[in-house]
Amino acid sequence: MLDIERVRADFPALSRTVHGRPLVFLDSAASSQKPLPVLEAMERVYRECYANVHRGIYAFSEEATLAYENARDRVASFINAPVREGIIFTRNTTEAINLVAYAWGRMNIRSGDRILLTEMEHHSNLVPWQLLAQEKGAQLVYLPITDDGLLRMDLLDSLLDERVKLVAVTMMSNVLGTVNPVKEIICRAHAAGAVVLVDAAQSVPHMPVDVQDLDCDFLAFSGHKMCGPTGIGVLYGKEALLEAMPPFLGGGDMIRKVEWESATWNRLPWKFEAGTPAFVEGIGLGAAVDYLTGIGMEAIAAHERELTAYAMERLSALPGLNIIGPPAHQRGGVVAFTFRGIHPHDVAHMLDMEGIAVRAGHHCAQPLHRRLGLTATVRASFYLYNTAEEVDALARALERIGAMMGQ
Ligand code: C6P
Repeated sequence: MLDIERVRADFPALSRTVHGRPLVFLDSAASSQKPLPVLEAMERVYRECYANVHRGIYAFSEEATLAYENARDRVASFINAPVREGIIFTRNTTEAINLVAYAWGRMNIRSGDRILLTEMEHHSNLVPWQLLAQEKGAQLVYLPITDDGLLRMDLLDSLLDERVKLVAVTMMSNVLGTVNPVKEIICRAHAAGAVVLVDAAQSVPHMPVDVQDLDCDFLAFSGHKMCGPTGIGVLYGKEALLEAMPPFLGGGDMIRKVEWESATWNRLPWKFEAGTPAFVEGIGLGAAVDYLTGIGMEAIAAHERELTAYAMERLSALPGLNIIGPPAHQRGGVVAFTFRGIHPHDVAHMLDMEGIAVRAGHHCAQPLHRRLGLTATVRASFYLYNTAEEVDALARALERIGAMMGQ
């Protein structure tokens, strides 16, 4: 069980008021709030040992380098990566997926090959593959979803023919909330000879994720959605795959030796980290990992499951409100819905006037919305610091909005 009051006390932003009301922050799927240990860890670097990493032979630089590389070790153990070399720091999930599309994709995808995605992917796990497919003459294939937002697992094997070289799938949908059976998908994809990338932007922050247990080839996530800062994300990759890949970006730090005409590459993980890295943010992410570990990922997942079930029960009782996606036991802490006759942006705006922050729009998943016959939804998303009272505040506010708009 989470000591929710203690958790909330760690997040200074949560004690704010907005439009004269206490803030009810229900948009953590977009980006989470930050706890004091993360803010303090980053401030400490700026105050006490700020110097560029991997370059200086003086104590300050060595301290910063040690703290940054230490953060990598903590991230590795957070997702149970077998070796630290498999943890590449990127800017975010998007950059991590693009890294694989460019470095692995350009070397391994050929004309006529297929890349298997699903109908519930975020644009970040869609557009990079479109670019690659266009460049290589490859084809994108989509595993369909059911009307209530579950993957059509019954169709998976028939789509996994020998032309499929890569499967890229989200572990949890940022719109439907669906938690996908990625372990099973990975197992079947491997049996068919495909490499698998898991988009873990919405799962690593909210539930225990073990890359060895999943046996995924690549896994991508963002620091800013898991109590860490913006500007830092992670690509986990199996060492052998990363070793065989050419670099993504060229520049300082990623080289071993540079001649006028050519260069050789640094060892992993630095081969993929060109230029001065976001090391203060990396250290912040290390602090976020410690913070989440201290609370316990099982406890966080259980808390979100409970809140989500409660939110679905409260909201589904409102006339004209339609929740999209599967039942509570098949989803994480995301509840997206439409409200008959009221545009999602109007709903979000009216909620904002009551201090309640939700997201409205297509949530960077336009094809998914189109598949559902929608252009936009309102989305409430939960994290470790949200409470049942906040769900009540949301439900009461929606009730008022519905009544006002003649529902
Ligand atoms: N989804 C949301 O409000 P970045 O922006 O690179 O940190 O994460 C991209 C991304 C990739 N996959 C999934 C499943 C995601 O949910 C996201 C980010 C946010 O839903 C911002 S669009």
